[in-house]
Amino acid sequence: MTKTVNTYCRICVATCGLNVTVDEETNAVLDIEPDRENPYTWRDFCRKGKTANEVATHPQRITTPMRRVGDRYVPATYEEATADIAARLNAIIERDGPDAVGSYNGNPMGFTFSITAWWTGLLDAIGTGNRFWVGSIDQNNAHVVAEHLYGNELVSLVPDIDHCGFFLFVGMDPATSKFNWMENNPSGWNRVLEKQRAGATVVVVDPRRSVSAETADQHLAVLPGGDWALLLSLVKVILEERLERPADNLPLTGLEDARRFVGEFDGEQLATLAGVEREVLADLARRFAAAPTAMCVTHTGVSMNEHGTIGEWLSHTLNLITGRIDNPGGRRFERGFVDIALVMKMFAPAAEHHTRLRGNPTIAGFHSIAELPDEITTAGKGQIRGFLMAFGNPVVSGPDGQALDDALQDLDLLVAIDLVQRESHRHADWLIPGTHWLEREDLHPLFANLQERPYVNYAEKAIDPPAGVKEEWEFFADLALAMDRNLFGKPGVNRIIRASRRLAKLTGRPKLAMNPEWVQRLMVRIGRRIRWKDIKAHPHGWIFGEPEYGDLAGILATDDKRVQLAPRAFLDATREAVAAPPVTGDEFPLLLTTKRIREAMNSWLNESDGLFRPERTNVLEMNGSDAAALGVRDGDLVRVRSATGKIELRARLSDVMRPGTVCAPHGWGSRIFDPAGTAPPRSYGTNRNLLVSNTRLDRFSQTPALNSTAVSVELATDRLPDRQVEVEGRSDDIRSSVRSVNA
Ligand SMILES: Nc1nc2c(c(=O)[nH]1)N[C@H]1C(S)=C(S)[C@@H](COP(=O)(O)OP(=O)(O)OC[C@H]3O[C@@H](n4cnc5c(=O)[nH]c(N)nc54)[C@H](O)[C@@H]3O)O[C@H]1N2
Ligand SMILES: Nc1nc2c(c(=O)[nH]1)N[C@H]1C(S)=C(S)[C@@H](COP(=O)(O)OP(=O)(O)OC[C@H]3O[C@@H](n4cnc5c(=O)[nH]c(N)nc54)[C@H](O)[C@@H]3O)O[C@H]1N2
Ligand code: SF4
Ligand SMILES: [Mo]
Repeated sequence: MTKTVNTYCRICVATCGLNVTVDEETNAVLDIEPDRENPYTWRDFCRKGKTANEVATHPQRITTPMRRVGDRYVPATYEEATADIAARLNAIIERDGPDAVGSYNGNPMGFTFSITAWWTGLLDAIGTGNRFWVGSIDQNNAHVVAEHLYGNELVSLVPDIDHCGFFLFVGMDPATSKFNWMENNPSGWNRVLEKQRAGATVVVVDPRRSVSAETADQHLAVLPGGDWALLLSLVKVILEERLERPADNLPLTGLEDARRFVGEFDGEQLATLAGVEREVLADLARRFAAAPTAMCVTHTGVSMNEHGTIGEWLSHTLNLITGRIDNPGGRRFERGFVDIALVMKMFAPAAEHHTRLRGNPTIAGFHSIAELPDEITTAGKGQIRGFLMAFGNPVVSGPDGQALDDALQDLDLLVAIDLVQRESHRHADWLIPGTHWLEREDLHPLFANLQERPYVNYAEKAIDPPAGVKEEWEFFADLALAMDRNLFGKPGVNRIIRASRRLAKLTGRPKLAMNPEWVQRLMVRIGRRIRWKDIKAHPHGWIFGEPEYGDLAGILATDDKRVQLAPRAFLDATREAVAAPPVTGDEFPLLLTTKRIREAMNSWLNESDGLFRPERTNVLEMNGSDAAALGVRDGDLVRVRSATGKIELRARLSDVMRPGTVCAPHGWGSRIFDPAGTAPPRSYGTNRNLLVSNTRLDRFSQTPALNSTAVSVELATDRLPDRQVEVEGRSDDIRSSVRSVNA
C-alpha cells in the first residue's frame, strides 16, 4: 500500500509544498513531487527537494548514539548516552560554571520550531551564555539594524514583489538561491521576471555577472565589500537633491541628521570605494527615487562583509527616505499569526551576555562563531570545555575552519547531533542521531513573519525515523532531566515532563507527554488570528489573508516609538570605513568573493549522488585578464593564498568576474565519516573558507568578511605538501585532514 503525504520541503526557505509518496509497509519514500495544489509555494521545486530522501537513507547515517572509543565509535543506547553526557556536563558546570558549556546551532535547525524551542530550553537549563549560531555568519547584521532602527531585533521586512515597478537587488542571486533569506518570496524570481516583461526595471549589484545579473536591465559590478559606499552614494544624491519622500504611515527620526551626514562625503571618493562611476550612481539614485514603486533588497552578498551592517542600514535608509517600507511594492512587515512581542520575550535571552575575551554582546541571543576557537583554547574562568553542536558544520561553513577544528579537538567533551558525521563532528566524543525533516511534523509560527502573503502550512511527517531514533527535541528534554536541571530554566518544568510522560504511557497516548505542540498551540491561540483546527484543515497550505501595509508602526519599540534613521554608531562607523586603508595590497592583490550553488545547501547535499558535481562548481572563477597576467589557463590548478590559509582549485576563466576579483563557491570541503570506522571517509572538494580570517569582522555583528578576502593566485606547479587525496584513512593529523583538496 502506498500513501501520499502533503507536506513541505525544509531544505531552504522556499519551503516548497510537496507530495511525498510512501510505501506504508516498508516506510520507504518512493517519490517526491511538488504539491501542485499548494496555493503558494511549490513552483520553486528543485532537484534538492526531489532527492531529499538520499540523506535520510544515507549509508553513513547515524542511527544510534555512538560513543568514541579511541579513534572509532561504538553504538550505545540513548540511556547510556544521556547519562554519560549529563554527568560530564554537570562536572564541567560544577567545576567551571555554566559558561564552560558552549553550543552551536546551524542553519537547518531554523526550519524546525519544535527543535529550536527545546534547544533553547536545554541551553536555558544549562544556564550558559556561551551560545553560538549560524546567524553570525550570514544574518546578524540584519538583526543589529532592526534593533537600532525599529527597536526589535526580529523585525524582518518582506519584499512585496507583485506591486513593485523597480527592483534594486544588492548582493543576491535569486535565480540561484530562490529569493529567500530572511524572507520567503515563493517563485519570487519568476515573478520579478514577469514584472520585468510588463515594464518593471531590474538592477542587480554584484561583482560577478550572476545568473540574475545576466537577465537584469542593469548590472553594476560593485567592488566586493563596497556596497555600503554604493548605497551611501544613492542616499547622498537623494537627500542633497531633496528627492526624498518618506511615507506618512511610518514616523522617522533623524532625516535632517542624515542629510547633514551625507554632506560630509565626497561623491567621487564614494564612487571609487564602490568601484562604480559616480554618474551611473547618481542616475540610479534619481530613477529609484522617481519610481512610483520600488524596493532595495540586500542579501548575503552585502552582509558577509566587514562593513555589512552599515551596508544593510543604508539599504533600509534608501527605502525609508523614498517611502518604500511597509507600502505597496516595497518591503513590508508581515505580522503572521503570532504575537511578535511575546515571541521576543520567549526567545530573547534572559540576560545580556558578553564574550569573555573580546567582550562582545549577544545578537538575537547568540555570539559569533568567529569568536569560538579562542573561547575554547584560552585558559581562564569561563573557558569552554564542553560543547553541543547541532545541525551545523561551521568548520566548513564558518571562517578559518582550521582554527575551529584545532579548538574542537581541545575540548573535554564534544557532542554532535546530526544525520551524518561531517567535518565539524570529527572530534566528537558522542554522535547523537538526527532526524530528517521527512520524519518530523512541525508548525513554524515564526516562519509566518517571513512570508510575502499571510500563509501557513503544517509540516506533516512522511515517514518514521529509523527504529529507535528520537527526535532531537526529545533528546534535549532527556538530557535536561538527566542533568537534573529544569528545561527552559523554569522551576517545575521537569516535574511536568515526568508526570505527563507517565500519563502518556499509562493511557497509551504519546501526545499527552509534554511536547512542542503544546507551545505551538498556545502561540496560535495567543496570536488570535487563525485557529489550530483551520491550519490542520488545510493540508496543502493556507493563504489566510491578503497583504496588509502599515503594521510596522504599531510594533516600533524604539524609545520615541519612531524609526531611527541615523543611529550615531552607524554614522561613526561609516566615517571610519571611508578612511580605512584598502583590503588588498601587493602580497594579496585580488579580492575573493563567494556564491552558493544550485545543487547544494551550504555544506550539505553535495554528497547526494543525484547532485554531486564538483568539477562544475568547485572551481575558482577568474576574469581572463587577471588570469593572463598570471599565466593561468582555463582548467589549470592554481594555489590561492590569503593571510589565513592556502588551498588549491581549478581555474575557470570567463568574463563574469569583475577584473581584480575571483570567486569560489562555499560549501565544499566537508568529509563524511563512517562512524563504525570500516569505510574510509569520503571527501567532497575544497573548503574555500579556510582562507577567511576570524578576526577581521564587522564590528557590530562580528560577521566575517566571507565575501571580500584579499588573496593571491598562482599556478600550482607543485602540489601542497599536505595535499590530501580523496580517500584516506581516519587520520589524526588535523592539518592534512582539514585541508582537503579536490581530486
Ligand atoms: N564563504 C561562504 N561561507 C558561507 C556562506 C557563503 O555564502 N559563503 N553562506 C553562509 C550561510 S548563508 C549559512 S546559512 C551557513 C550554514 O552554516 P551551517 O548551518 O553551520 O552549516 P550547514 O552547511 O548548513 O550544515 C548543516 C548541518 O546540519 C545537518 N542537518 C541537516 N538537517 C538536519 C536535521 O534535520 N537534523 C540534524 N540533527 N542535522 C541536520 C547537515 O547534515 C549538516 O551537517 O554557511 C555560511 N557560510
Ligand atoms: N541552491 C541554494 N539555495 C540556497 C542556499 C544554498 O546553499 N543553495 N542557501 C540558502 C541560504 S542559507 C541563504 S542565507 C540564501 C542566501 O541567498 P543570497 O544571499 O541571495 O545568496 P547568493 O545566491 O549566494 O547570492 C549572493 C550574491 O552576492 C554576490 N556577492 C559576493 N560578494 C559580494 C559583494 O561584496 N557585494 C555584492 N553586492 N554582491 C556580492 C555573489 O556573487 C552572489 O551572486 O540562499 C538560500 N538558498
Ligand atoms: S530545496 Fe528546492 S524543493 Fe526544497 S524548498 Fe528549496 S527550492 Fe524548494
Ligand atoms: Mo544562510
